[in-house]
Amino acid sequence: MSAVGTTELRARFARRLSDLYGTEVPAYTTLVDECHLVNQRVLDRDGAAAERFGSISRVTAERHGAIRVGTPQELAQVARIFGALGMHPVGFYDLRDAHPQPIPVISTAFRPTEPDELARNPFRVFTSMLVPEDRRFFDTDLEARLRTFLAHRRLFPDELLVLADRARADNELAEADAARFLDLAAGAFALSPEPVDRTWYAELERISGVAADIGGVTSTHINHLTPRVLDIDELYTGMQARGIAMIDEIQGPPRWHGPDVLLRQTSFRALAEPRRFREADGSIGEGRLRVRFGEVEARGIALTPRGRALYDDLVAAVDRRVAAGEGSRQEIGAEVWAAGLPSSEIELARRGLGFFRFTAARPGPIPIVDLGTLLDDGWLTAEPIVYEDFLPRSAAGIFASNLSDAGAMDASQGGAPRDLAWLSEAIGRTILVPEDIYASQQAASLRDSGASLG
Ligand code: OOG
Ligand code: NI
Repeated sequence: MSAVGTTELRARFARRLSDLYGTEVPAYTTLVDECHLVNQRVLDRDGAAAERFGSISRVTAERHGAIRVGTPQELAQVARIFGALGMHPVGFYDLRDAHPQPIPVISTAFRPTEPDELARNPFRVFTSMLVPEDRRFFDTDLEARLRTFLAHRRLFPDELLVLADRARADNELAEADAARFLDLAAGAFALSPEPVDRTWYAELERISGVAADIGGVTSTHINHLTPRVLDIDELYTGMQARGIAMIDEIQGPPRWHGPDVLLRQTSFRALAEPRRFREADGSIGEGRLRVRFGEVEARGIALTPRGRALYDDLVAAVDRRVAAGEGSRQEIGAEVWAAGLPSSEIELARRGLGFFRFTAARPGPIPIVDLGTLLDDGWLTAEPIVYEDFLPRSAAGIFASNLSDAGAMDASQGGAPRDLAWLSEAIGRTILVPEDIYASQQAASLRDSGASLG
């Protein structure tokens, strides 16, 4: 019998989750339909330029998911499942001091890291983990009860984890095992019909809706699944025209005439979904929870640390001027960006602000001069490296826009220190730094082109 390799397994899993989420949250299907329409229009309008940040087949299949777990043990199991799909933990995000609203989680993202794997299917999952030890959110008594609750649940069946380990070791699964793996994996992320303990859920919800969504139930589920669109402004208007209420803003860079950088995202409000509850008297009843939503994103060029620092400065400048009442975020954003960021890709490359893949474009030995001259004189061409990661501020905005309640936090208490090294250690896996991945891809392209920079 034939075998299913890692890449195919990942592509099938992304499709399975997409089908599942479409049955659970019908508005997601509307969002995907609208993305396809917009992408086709952009392709007709811009031709080859529309595929500068990935082929249309990549973009059409492209999704990111978001899930939330409670403990390092659970996150380590998630790493085993995604490891079977060729997805590695990349990046560390601390949402606990996020504005406008702190969220008691730290996060990483599982994704492919090799350019050809990303081109085949870039499926990624933003994965958050609760921090019950953080005193700003949870006192010692609640921490202890949370940890006990989490220690007693099992999110992933052993059979799934065993198949995952085998897939990772062999880089493939036999067809029948692959089918079983996909059933179990998709099942683990489906919304559970298990009743929710009303009192326990409500106690956690007073602190944070996200804490309740994670620690108030005995299972996990997809929080959202995000398709990629080539023109997010057009998508936003199109969704509103279909009568779907979108959040107020598109997060990330403003609409402007220069190159697309990093990531722009927007979402529709979480929908009230029927859920079963166990009441204090033991009876089971119906209720509704607003947790899950639809999100959409547009991706641009990965920025170097220097480019990212400039980006952060521009965001701060926009914040200051919006707070001073100088105009709308979109107007001010476009103005600040026009003044602060180069308006062409080649200038981003020349100033070392963005990451690019360089290719030799002329025969003969390349002179040893600076990168700008090599680009100007046509020795090298530069193709943008797509940003494959997330933005903490947008993530915080996406979390916050979908919480109905501000929650409760005592800022005078100490927060448990957490960073990338801590999380790597806790889950026993190396977590990669996004900028290191982009930098090594850029360096490899320069080496392959035979250029040495003067
Ligand atoms: C994750 C929110 C972050 C993104 O795209 O920035 C996120 C969550 O709500 O669990 O998905
Ligand atoms: Ni998201």
